[in-house]
Amino acid sequence: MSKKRALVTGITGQDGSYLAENLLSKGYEVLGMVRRTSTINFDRIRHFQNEVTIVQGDLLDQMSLLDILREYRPEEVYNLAAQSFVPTSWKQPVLTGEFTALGVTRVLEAIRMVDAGIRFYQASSSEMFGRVQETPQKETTPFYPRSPYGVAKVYGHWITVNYRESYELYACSGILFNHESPRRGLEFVTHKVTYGAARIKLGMAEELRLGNLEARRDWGYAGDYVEAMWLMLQQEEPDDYVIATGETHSVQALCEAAFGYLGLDWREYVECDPQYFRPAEVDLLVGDASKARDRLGWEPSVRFEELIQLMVDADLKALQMDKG
Ligand code: NAP
Ligand code: G4F
Repeated sequence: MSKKRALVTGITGQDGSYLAENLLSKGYEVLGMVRRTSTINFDRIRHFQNEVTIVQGDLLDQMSLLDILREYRPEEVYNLAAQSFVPTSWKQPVLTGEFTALGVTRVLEAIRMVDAGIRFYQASSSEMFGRVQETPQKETTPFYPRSPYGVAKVYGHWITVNYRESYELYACSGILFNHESPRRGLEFVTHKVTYGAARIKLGMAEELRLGNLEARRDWGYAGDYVEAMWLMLQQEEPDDYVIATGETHSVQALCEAAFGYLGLDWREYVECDPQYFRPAEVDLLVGDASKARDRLGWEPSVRFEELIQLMVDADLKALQMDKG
């Protein structure tokens, strides 16, 4: 039997790298879409780069998406590419809209034109809940986005639903709460804290400057969350699912966990810096993933403390290797 073929946009990102590994382990042929950059940024995929087919394309370029689908004919498309950093979305709101909102329509249009039988996954976000209208948040909770990024993701979510209803595409929107790993970008708060604490422990830094310590998030492990993406595309009917741990912790609790694991008192090192506060904040996120548990059989395997510890351990190891 021939292998199933999947296209992953955003393969060079955190989730793209875990999803590609996951699909390879299931016997898929994986196509990874990358955009042209002057320096190759394959750090997260180097260890399996030879097992995937790299294809050039950009969410800004409709023809490139059409060409990829026409040439490779994947059965599944996972659209993970986006401008994904919330603060940047205030600095570059139009570009964020182009990538994160309209980019979704471009992928859907390419699917509709080349092969309406392709199954589609859209990387939607708990940022869409923003100023939350109920707690915990689930699939039916109304959206109230609080950043240009959140607004763009609401568009991506509804255009996915709309193409499902208009053209009967098998299109799913995964509403994923924050998920982290040692491959998380260093600008996101979990990795900023674990890396910063590890540097302080090794005598490479003296302080860590952060923004709002009171914000609360539902943080899970990226490796668990990519399995949920795949499960969504294996059902009889397409649908939308919240993916979350159901636990919420503050940024301060994150500091306590990371510094505490290293035997340090976070209060001696963390400084609040106004530059990291946002024009509008999402104060509290906590998800109810019971639909995913009941219909997909999905459950998170890594909890908050363990997640932070595995990130601290990975940072310590990498920094010690750099030191030589
Ligand atoms: P990430 O690490 O920032 O990766 C984003 C990926 O998108 C990178 O591979 C990037 O390529 C690519 N990309 C950006 N603009 C592109 C364009 N115009 N054309 C083609 N590729 C482009 O993000 P992530 O954490 O893996 O998240 C994956 C997806 O899930 C994103 O859509 C994000 O918004 C969404 N999401 C993430 C979370 C989370 O907690 N991680 C939660 C909910 C939803 P380069 O390497 O070239 O920059
Ligand atoms: O780690 P963050 O930057 O993640 P945020 O904004 O929640 O967005 C992430 O999760 C979304 C899912 O809900 C994704 F859709 C999105 O793509 C991204 O992956 O910030 C988390 C919280 C915020 O409340 C922020 O104000 O941490 C607070 N924070 C406090 N100090 C900080 C800092 N965030 C960052 N990045 N840097 C700080 O120094």
